[in-house]
Amino acid sequence: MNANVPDITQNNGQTEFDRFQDHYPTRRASDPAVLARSEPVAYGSAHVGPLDQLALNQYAESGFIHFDHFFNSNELNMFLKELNSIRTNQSIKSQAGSIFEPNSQEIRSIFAVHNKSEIMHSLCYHPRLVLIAQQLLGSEVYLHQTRINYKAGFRGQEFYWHSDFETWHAEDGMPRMRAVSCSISLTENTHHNGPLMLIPGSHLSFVSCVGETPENNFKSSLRKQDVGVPDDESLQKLIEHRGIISTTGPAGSVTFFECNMMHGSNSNITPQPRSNVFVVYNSVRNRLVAPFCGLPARPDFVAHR
Ligand code: 6CS
Ligand code: FE
Repeated sequence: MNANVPDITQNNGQTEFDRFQDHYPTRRASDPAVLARSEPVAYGSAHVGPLDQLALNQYAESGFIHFDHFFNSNELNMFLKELNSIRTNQSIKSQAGSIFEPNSQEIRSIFAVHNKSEIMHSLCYHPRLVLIAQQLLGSEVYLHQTRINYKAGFRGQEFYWHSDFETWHAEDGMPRMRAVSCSISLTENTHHNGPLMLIPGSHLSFVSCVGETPENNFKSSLRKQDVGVPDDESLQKLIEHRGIISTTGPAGSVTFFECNMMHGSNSNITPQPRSNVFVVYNSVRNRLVAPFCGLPARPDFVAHR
């Protein structure tokens, strides 16, 4: 078969051909645009997983689900100890997946954390997390991206507003919105130490961004994102319409949020670090294709293929 002609095999209502089409163009036009989402949000049903219909409906509408006490204190202590030992490990710090703050040598993120230790592997593949992800995505799932987001006390820097899907679509070739991110708080997230902020319902609109992707963009974007950033007017409209919520909660809380959710977080000028593990589950029906920005695929540590 000609390798350039995609296989037209039915795949849950979508053809293989659909997967290669750019349903969410971004970073191409000279003006920003807001496109309506054209696929489901909650793919699974209530009788096939831990979430009831009410929770699924809430997720479909708002784009997130939050649990205050997902892990008990024994699990939590084990994961936090592990996070700190990985974060301070000199050999891990010198690897490509370790990302530093824009203006200092403080760790900002460590990617592919599920490969760094058995304990982190067990966290990312935790059966209760996986069951929820499978139910939300209505299929088997795999790990698209995992990382530690360590927001140091005093000088931990912000993450500006963005949709992860916008980047994963453009730079990794994620065809459709059928992935879910899970933010696991291993320290308390308060209103003060730079918690994850979400615009509920923003997952229903795709903000197409302006600005071409430079080669090897990830080398700078993981420290500070400049491309794939929504324009002020689209953001303002979204926030006026839908508001902002901060996902605060005790250590051990977990927030699942839809891959196209507009989100960000402020810097942390408190003495208390904010240590989160971030796990992205993608549907096996949404496997990556060639990046839609036309550049080579990013390394495996940032987007598992
Ligand atoms: O480029 C990425 O894949 C990462 N960067 C941002 C700003 N958010 C999503 C993702 O973890
Ligand atoms: Fe993000």
